[in-house]
Amino acid sequence: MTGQPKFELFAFWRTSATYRVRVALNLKGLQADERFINIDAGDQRSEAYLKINPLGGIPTLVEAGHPPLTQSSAILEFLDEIHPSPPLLPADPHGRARVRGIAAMLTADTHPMVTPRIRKYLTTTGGFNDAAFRAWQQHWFTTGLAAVEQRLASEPATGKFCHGDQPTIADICLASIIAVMRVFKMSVPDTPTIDRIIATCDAHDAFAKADPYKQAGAPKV
Ligand SMILES: N[C@@H](CCC(=O)N[C@@H](CS)C(=O)NCC(=O)O)C(=O)O
Repeated sequence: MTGQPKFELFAFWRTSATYRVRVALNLKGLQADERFINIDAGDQRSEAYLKINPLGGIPTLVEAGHPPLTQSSAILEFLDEIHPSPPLLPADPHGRARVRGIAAMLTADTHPMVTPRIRKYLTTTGGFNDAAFRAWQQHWFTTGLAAVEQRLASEPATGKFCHGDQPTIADICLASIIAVMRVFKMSVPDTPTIDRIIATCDAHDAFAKADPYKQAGAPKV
């Protein structure tokens, strides 16, 4: 594609936050060369990676000639600003706040509880065994998704997607949580609105192409 910025995406096959950026790139028709950071091997804590992402989180998006961009939510909004079509946020302020609010319920209040660094701390310092950590994950996934379900099921702005009939940042963030739960073979019951929206996302190419098991480095299933 001519005129497209040259992006590198520091990524790992199964990470929820990387999934978000992959979906946004797909929706926008943008490409990025992926650089594999193996979380299972601890590559995110390497000196070289910490120089571009001091918290050791995946992903990082690097555009040639610019400083690295971290935090998937900031990257989604950046991509939306440099490439506004199709929009990832509604046009009206109330709609934008709703979409950002639903997204933050997942990315700010749910996902951070279950990241590998939390697992490492709880299982090495916090006295958790694997079963206790799995119960912890289930608890936080359930807390987050039950609250999102309550909003989606009750608010009139919900459509085929979380907000109306086009995918927004809220859908990207919702699908990113479900994608990682699928990897860990976990589910949350009694979320019919989320299940319906995820079925719509699954049928959308931009989401389907971002499936963790379709990424470089993923195990064969
Ligand atoms: N808030 C960050 C989260 C980044 C993050 O924690 N990513 C996870 C994978 S989904 C990670 O790299 N974890 C490494 C670790 O916890 O050590 C974002 O949205 O980009």
